[in-house]
Amino acid sequence: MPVFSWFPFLLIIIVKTDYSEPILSERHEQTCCSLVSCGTPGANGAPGKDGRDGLKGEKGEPGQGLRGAQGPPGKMGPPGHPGPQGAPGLRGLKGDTGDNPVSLNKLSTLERKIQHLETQLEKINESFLELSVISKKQIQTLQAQVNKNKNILTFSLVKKSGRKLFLTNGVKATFDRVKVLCEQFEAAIATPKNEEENKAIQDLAKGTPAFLGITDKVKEGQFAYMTGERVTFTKWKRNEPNNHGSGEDCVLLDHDGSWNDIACTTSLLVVCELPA
Ligand code: MFU
Ligand code: CA
Repeated sequence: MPVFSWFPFLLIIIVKTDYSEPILSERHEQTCCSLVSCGTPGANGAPGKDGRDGLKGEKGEPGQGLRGAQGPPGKMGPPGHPGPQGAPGLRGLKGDTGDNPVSLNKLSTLERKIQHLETQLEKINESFLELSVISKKQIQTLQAQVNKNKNILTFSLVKKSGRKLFLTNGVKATFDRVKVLCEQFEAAIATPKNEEENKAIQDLAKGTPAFLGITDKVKEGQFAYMTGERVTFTKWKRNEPNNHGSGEDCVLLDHDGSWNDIACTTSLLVVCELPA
């Protein structure tokens, strides 16, 4: 029998099955249309709940905003591999000789040398001490001699006034000769700068007229000290200085302490002065 001849039967079976289902459930009839009769479609239901998160997306492109400040340096990395071996160093100095009879001999030689040097040093020290004692003694002797000489001079030919010592040898000489005699022992010609000093020279001279260290050789009438400085103290006799005769450029201190200008070629008592 051909398949087509069976078709009416099959159709009946399908239709009967479809009719039987609404009888089983009234609720099913309301929501669903059957193949036979179909109403207008119902409104869409409410949206379902959110689904689960999707897979992580790929890394995005770098942003274009301002770059932040540089962060702190990261932790130190692990140490690197050791480098290749360096070139060999320079040869060291020769070491000490080891313990043997030769070095012991050398040691004893050195010890002997040191002992010899120590002995010599001791002798030098002794000599030095002796020398110090001698020079000290010599200084004391010289000092004693100086003091004695000072006393002798003060007793006879020296007159002390203030800060000055006036000395005479009791000899008469021209002005130039007196200058030389005084300079021989680093002294100057007696130059009174006040009454006290003038009196000291007067006393020392004991009435013998003496030369003073004052002249008007540079400029006539302007009496000055040997240093060139103008006189600050004078004790001229009445009517002096008068530059008498062929000229008088030197100064005489008379027995009474008064001054008179006199020829430098005249011979008068030598009186010198020294700082006391
Ligand atoms: C005075 C003095 C001279 C000189 C003469 C003999 O002159 O001023 O210095 O001593 O006597 C008149
Ligand atoms: Ca005169």
